[in-house]
Amino acid sequence: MRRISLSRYLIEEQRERGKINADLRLLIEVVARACKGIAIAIGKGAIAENGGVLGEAGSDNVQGEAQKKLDVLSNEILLEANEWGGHLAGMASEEMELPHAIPNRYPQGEYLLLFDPLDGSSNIDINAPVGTIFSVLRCPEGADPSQNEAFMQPGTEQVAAGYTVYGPTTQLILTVGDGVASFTLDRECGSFILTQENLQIPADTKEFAINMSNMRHWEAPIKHYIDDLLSGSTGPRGKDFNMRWVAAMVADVHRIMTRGGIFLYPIDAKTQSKGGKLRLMYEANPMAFIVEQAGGAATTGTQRIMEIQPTGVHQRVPVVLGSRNEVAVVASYYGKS
Ligand code: AFP
Repeated sequence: MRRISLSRYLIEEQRERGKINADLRLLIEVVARACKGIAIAIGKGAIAENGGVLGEAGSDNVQGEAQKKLDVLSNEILLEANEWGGHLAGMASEEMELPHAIPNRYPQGEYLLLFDPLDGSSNIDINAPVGTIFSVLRCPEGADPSQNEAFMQPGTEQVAAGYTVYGPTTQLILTVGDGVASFTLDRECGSFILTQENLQIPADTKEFAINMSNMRHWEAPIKHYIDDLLSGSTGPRGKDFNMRWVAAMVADVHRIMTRGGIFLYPIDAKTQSKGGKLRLMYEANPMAFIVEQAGGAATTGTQRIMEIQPTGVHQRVPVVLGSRNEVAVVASYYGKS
């Protein structure tokens, strides 16, 4: 079997398909290298130096959530790896209140990198899947990358997006706007190897993912939709649905990328004042880009996620994404098809 490494795939995207330039290629390679570092740190768990990487960091992030040691470490790994290559103007992360402009001692590049360094951190201590999500934008001409304004671009402006899922294998899923490719980390040679190209999400599904414990807080359209799914083959949908919830968006989306499904984190009475639970810029937008590139759809229920004009780097949004016909069904419960 011909083994195509991530580096070779990216060179071909640059040379043969003209989809990326050398700087974007370097950026993606550096992010992938950082993800390898994160995978190694996760793999060490309680036997890592200095007391292990499990447990609380003893600090809160900008959203007031307790940070795990691995949240902080993964953030540092991504920052350090991407600072000096000359491909970036700035970075924004779930774990940092303000954007991080590339220090003056390094060359400035044309791109902005946004990331959730460790998604699903409540899974760390139970040895369940976690992930890294990233999104790449261009830094607008003359914009100051230390300020939020430089990052305030809708998801349609993304030039690349991806996630790494740290599960039984470590997989990197990537789009540069030319379909979606999947790479598996070969732990022996330390390279990401292309294992699937042109991923496609089946248009229909019988599987949904939602945190059912929030049911009493949901808005009416979501409550009606889930009620109809639960009534199974004798209900209005005329089929039985299965449910899965990993509590790490990366893992739930990865299942959908693999066999279809629908993922919902709707706005509810608990998250109303914040605008939802999931973050637009480094969770919803990159996942929406990947899902759309695989033939799926992503909406808030009433608006295509990638068309939202952001107002803040840490802005939250309701998220409904996955198999496109099922996403359309949810939208119809909101009165929009
Ligand atoms: P973190 O990014 O703080 O680890 O949160 C994970 C997450 O935002 C997303 O990955 C999950 O889908 C969701 O939270 C799980 O939320 P519940 O706590 O409602 O299960």
